[in-house]
Amino acid sequence: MNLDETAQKIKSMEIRGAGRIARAAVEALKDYAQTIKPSTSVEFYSLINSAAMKLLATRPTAVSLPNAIHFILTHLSEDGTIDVQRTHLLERADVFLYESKHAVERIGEIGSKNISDGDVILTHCNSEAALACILAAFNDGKRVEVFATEVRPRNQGLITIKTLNDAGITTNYIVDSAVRYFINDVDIVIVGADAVTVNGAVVNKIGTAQIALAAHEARTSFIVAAETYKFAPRTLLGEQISIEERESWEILSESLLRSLPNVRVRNPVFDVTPPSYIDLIVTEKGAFPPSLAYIIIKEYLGWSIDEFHKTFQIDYRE
Ligand code: RI2
Repeated sequence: MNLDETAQKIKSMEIRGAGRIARAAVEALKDYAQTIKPSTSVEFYSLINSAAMKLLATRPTAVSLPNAIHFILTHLSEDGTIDVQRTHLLERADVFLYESKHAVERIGEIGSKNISDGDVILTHCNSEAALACILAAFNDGKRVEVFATEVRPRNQGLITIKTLNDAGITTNYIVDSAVRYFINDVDIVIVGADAVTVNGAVVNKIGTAQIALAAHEARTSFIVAAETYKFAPRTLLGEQISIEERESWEILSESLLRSLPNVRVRNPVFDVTPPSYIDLIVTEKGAFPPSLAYIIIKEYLGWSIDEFHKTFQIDYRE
């Protein structure tokens, strides 16, 4: 798949899920770097930079995308031959792809330890990382039952219930608004993340924050499963995570909307769950309380404030 196709598929959500988006972008940059035939290293650098911008412009919220691009392009410079630059990029891309897949497995191993035999688990949307925890617990022989939400308007819950069904896990499929009705039947909520800010707040699929509120009121554990590259270094500088708002047709048909001239549709795709509602964030480096988000950004992503001035310059807001 070429760069434009990948960008289009991420935009249209044919490729979706924060981890998958990051890996698809890295694969696309890797292929692109092998396809282009620049005549100078300055041209190589500039073409790669533009390609990175194109990928970054697809979806604004999942921080895994800029973090992955930063990871493979960091230390790339206009100095050095084209071959040196290309080799550097390809090596970094392979490291990211390898580590990303292993991170999800490791999260499954660590997260499953928080699940007990007989637990009823609620999950929202379709998160590879959250599902890894549930599947690992089940494969360890724990009897678990899941409540999976529908996830209006794009119905990612259908992907989740297919995975759970295929694994042989008893699953209850519910509409998003039924969460509070069932929350007292649930032992533990496990969701993924599109971004984690420096104060430990979690940006995830719309509806996550109200599930966290219901869990908090019911004293139900609320766990987030997120690779370290979902943590957002730029929040250290006070940058906000921008919340994607998608088109109205995802919720209401264009003809119906046209017949309702006083109605407008709002379609934010993500919301922010405050750290006070989160018990644990399970990463591939271990399980942390949200208050340790800064440590993860600094120790594991290797970013400190000085870092922003040294690294490859990408305007993540484009
Ligand atoms: P993994 C998804 O976003 C969901 O919000 C999900 O919780 C999150 O990415 C993380 O998914 P979308 O692309 O990386 O469906 O854990 O909007 O798979």
